[in-house]
Amino acid sequence: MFNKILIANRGEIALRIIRTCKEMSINTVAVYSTADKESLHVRFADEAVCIGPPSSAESYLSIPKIMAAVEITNADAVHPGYGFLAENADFAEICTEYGIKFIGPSPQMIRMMGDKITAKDTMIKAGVPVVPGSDGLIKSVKSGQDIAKNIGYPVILKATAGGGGKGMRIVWKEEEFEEQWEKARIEAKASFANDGIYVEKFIEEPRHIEFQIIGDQKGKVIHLSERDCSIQRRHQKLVEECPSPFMDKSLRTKMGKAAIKAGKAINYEGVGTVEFLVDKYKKFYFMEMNTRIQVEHPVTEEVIDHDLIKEQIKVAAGEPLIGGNYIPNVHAIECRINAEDPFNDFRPSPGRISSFHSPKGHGVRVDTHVYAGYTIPPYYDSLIAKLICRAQTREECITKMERALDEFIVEGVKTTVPFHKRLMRDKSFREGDFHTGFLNDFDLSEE
Ligand code: MV4
Repeated sequence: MFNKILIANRGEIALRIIRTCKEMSINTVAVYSTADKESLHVRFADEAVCIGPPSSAESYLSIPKIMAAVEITNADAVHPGYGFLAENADFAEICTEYGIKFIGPSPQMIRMMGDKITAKDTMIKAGVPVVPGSDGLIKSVKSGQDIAKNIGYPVILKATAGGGGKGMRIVWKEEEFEEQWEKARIEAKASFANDGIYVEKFIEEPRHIEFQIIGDQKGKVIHLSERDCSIQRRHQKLVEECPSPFMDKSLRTKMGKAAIKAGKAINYEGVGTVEFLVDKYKKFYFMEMNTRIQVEHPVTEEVIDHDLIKEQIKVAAGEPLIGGNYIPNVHAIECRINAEDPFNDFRPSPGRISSFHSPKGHGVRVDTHVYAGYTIPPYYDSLIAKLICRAQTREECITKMERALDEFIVEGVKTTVPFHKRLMRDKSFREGDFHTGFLNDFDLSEE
């Protein structure tokens, strides 16, 4: 097992990782920017190293700064959390070259899954269903149009270096193809320095259902069931739950098998997420694979009653997986509490939290790094807490969430709490009747 893990992250996830390390008797090193010197991850880690000014580029995203902190503290492993360097193949490679275990998959795996065409191609070869589309990059307007005509409009253009919704364009008819193609290329070039574009059939009103998988170094891969992440706004997830209200036994068996196939195809090591789009006929398609621990991992933890960070560290240290796949028999929902104003286009609301009280009670979990008197810096993401409720049924879970949201007191900044209260009361949400476009025509003021 590792002696000392450096956590290359901040906020709630840094704290979350430190907690598990303590329980595993592993020493911890926090890194922090000058904006985070009062943070709890700095206080609770065994050691802390300041790695630079507030700007992420000069601190949490700076590989030289992180490697210097690894070197002076003599850490033998790095946990990247999510975001920042978590899916940076170069960083994973440098760690490996220095003899430091990067807690995650190999650089080659990160690279393969980071290139969306390569990922899709790998899945096709493994027999995992994918959305019909171009075989690789589109080489010209004409060939793109031919492919689009063949698969039928509407189609969607995606950047091979993209993911998470960036650089996507929907094309409804052939006349619009060229214009959208040009726009997609310019956007992709500017965002990813790679203008490679591919085309797919546009799946209308899909659900986003992802499977949590975990693989060990001996080639065993299991799944820990799904999370429904369809409630999102501009590709930012707001609510995640398990099981998906859309799931049934037969669909879970099929999707679970596909998720494991996806993991085995690349000899996956560590925790990962296989994202699928599911259409209204319950046909499902591989979309992307995330090679990191995700924000919404507590939903799975609550349902299967296991610490996923602990499992992640254990497989990274070479321990074999025990047990098989999991079928959920309780319900969990996570609401992301962001310092944003839901009545003002979810505009970020950084600043000092003057008063903070988090909900408690049976089946209520709050993962947070904030406290009364804490100042949310404007430089990073706006997540301030994850409120996770667990109950026997979805109905009871929603009721518990409403109770918990009513207990949540955050003063000094605007939060997404009012949004979640309104959503929990929503008839369609309560009936499980939603898809990824649900929030496009959701009116907060409406009852
Ligand atoms: C799609 C799609 C419809 N058809 N692909 C968005 C994020 C990126 N991972 C892929 N995304 C989508 N790909 C096809 N062929 C619709 C989306 C999509 C979406 C997917 C998941 C969650 C929210 C979404 C919001 C808008 C569009």
